[in-house]
Amino acid sequence: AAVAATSAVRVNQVGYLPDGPKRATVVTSATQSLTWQLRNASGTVVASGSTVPRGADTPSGQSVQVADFSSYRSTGSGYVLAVDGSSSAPFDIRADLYDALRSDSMAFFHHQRSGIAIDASLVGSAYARPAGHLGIAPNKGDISVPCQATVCDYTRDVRGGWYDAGDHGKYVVNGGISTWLVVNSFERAKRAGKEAALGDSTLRVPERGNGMPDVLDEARWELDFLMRMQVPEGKPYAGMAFHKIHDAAWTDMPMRPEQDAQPRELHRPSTAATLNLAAAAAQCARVFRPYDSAYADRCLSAARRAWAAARANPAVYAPDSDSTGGGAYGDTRVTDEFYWAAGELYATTGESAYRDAVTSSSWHTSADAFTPYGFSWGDTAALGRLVLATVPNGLPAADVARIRSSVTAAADGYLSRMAAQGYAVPVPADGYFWGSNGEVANDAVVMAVAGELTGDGRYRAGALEAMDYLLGRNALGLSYVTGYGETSSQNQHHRFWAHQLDPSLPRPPAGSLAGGPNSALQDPVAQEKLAGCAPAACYVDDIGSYSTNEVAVNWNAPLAWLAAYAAERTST
Ligand code: 9MR
Repeated sequence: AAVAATSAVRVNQVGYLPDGPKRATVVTSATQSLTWQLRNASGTVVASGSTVPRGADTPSGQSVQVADFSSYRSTGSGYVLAVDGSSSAPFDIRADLYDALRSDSMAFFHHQRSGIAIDASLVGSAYARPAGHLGIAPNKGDISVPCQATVCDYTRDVRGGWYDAGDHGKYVVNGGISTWLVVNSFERAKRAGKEAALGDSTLRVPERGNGMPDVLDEARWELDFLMRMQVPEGKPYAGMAFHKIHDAAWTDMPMRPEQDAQPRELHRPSTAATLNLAAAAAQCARVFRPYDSAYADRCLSAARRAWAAARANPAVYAPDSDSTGGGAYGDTRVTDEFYWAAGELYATTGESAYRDAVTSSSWHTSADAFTPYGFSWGDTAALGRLVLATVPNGLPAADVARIRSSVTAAADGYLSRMAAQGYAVPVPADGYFWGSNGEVANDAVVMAVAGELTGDGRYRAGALEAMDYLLGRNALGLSYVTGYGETSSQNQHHRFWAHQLDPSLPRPPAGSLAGGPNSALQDPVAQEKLAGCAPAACYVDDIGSYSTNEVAVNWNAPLAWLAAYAAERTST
C-alpha cells in the first residue's frame, strides 16, 4: 500500500492541551529562521512567530527547525501550523483531547484477552471473536497444558490472561510488567484524587457494573493467569513461576486464537518470571485491598510464595535461545527483579525481611537504576524506585529522599535529551531498539512521576511532549497509535487484526501502539524496505515487520498510563 505523503511540518496530529506545551518540528533545508503561522479552521492566522533552526538532527537524519506556539491557549479544532509553504496535518487544542485515548488504549487489553469470547456488544462486530485457548478443538490449550519434555511430568490449567502481542504466547515477565503499569496507572490516579475516570463502568469490559474499578477488573484478568503460572506445592520448584506458555511452533498468519491447532507447552520456571509474579501480586495485594480483600489476600500469599521460591532458586535463568514458537524473554541478570519485588512487598507489608532485602540490594544505592534506555521487561530496577518513591513506606527519610532524587535525576536526563533533539525524544540516538515506542512511553511515565514528586511543571510538559512524538511529531510524520491522527499505523503485526493479509479481517482497533523504529532491522520486511535508514526512521507500517510494527501489552500499558495521566484536568 502506498504511504500517504506526510507534511514537512510535524505536529501531534491529535492536538495539544490548552495548558500544555505546543511545539512542532519542521523538516527544511533552510538554515535561517522561518515564520510559522497558526491558522484556525477557517484559515484565519491566530498566532505567528519564528522557528528556531536546529540543523542536522542525528536520530532522524534530517535538517530541522522547531516552532513553539505554547503561548496560544484557545481551544478549537481544525488548526494547522503553516511554515514556508507547508501545512501540518490538522489538529485540535482542547482539554478533553485525551479522553478517548484513555479508554481506547486501555481497551487494548480486553481485545487481547485469552480464554473469553470478545463480545460484539462491547467491541463491535468487526472485533468480536470466539474465546481462544479453552481446550476446544482445534485448540490444544490452555486448560490442560503439559510441560516441555524435561521440565515436569504434569499438566496445568493456565487459561486466561492476555496474549502478549501479535502472537498467541503468554509470557510471565512481560505480563507482569504490563499488569504492574496498568495497576500503577490506577494507584497514581488515586493519589491525585482522580481515579473516578478509571472506575467502574468507565471501560468496555464484561465486568463493568460489578462495583470494582474497571482498570482493576482488566488487570485481574492477567493476575489470575499469572497466579495460575505458579508451580504448585509438592512439585519441584514449588512457588516459582513457569517462564511462559506458547505454541510448539510459530503459528501461521493470519490466525484467530480459536483456530490455533498447535500443541501448547509450559516452559521451565525462571527466577525472573517468579520475581515478576511476586512484584505484580504484591502490588495487587495493596491496590485491590479496599475493593476486594479476599482477592488481595490471595495475591499476597502468591507474592510471598513467589518471593520465597525465588530466594531458594536465585539463578534459574531463561535463556535467549528458547525462541521456537514464542519469544525468549531471556534474562540472566535478576538482581533488578529482586529489588523491584522486594520494594513492592515492602511497600505492601512493611515487614522487616522485605525492607532488609531492599536495603541490602545493590540497586538500593546504585546510580544507574534508571538506565540510559529507560526501564523494560528485562530492566526493572526503576520500578522498585518508582514504588518506593511514591508509596509511603518505613524507609528512613534520607533513603526516601535519595530514591526520589533518583527519579527526578532520570527525568532531568530525559528532559535534557529531548531539548537537544529536533523531535524531543527521551531515548538517545542509539536507543532505537525493538519496541522503542514503548521505551519513549516508559520514560514519559518517569517524567510524570517526577512531576508529581516535585510539582515542577517541566516534567509534565516533558511527558506530554513524549506523547507528541508518538502521535506524529516524529521523523516519519506518522502517528504510531492506530486511529489517532490524520496518518496513523494501520498494519501492525497481529494474527487477527490482519486486514493487510485478508481484507475480511479488521485493522488494529483504535488505540493500538506500534513497537516503533528499530535500527537493528530484525525481520525480513524491515531488512528489505529500510536498508540504510536513520535510527528514528527505521519503521515500516507493514504487517510483516514484526520487529518495527508489532503491538504488545508492554507498549500499550505505558501508553494507557500516559493517556489517563494526560486526560486529567489540571485546573478545577
Ligand atoms: O519486546 C521484545 C524485545 O525486547 C525483544 O528484543 C524481541 C526479540 O526477542 O522480542 C520482543 O517481544 C516479542 C516476543 O518475543 C514475542 N511476542 C511479541 C513481542 C513483541 O514483538
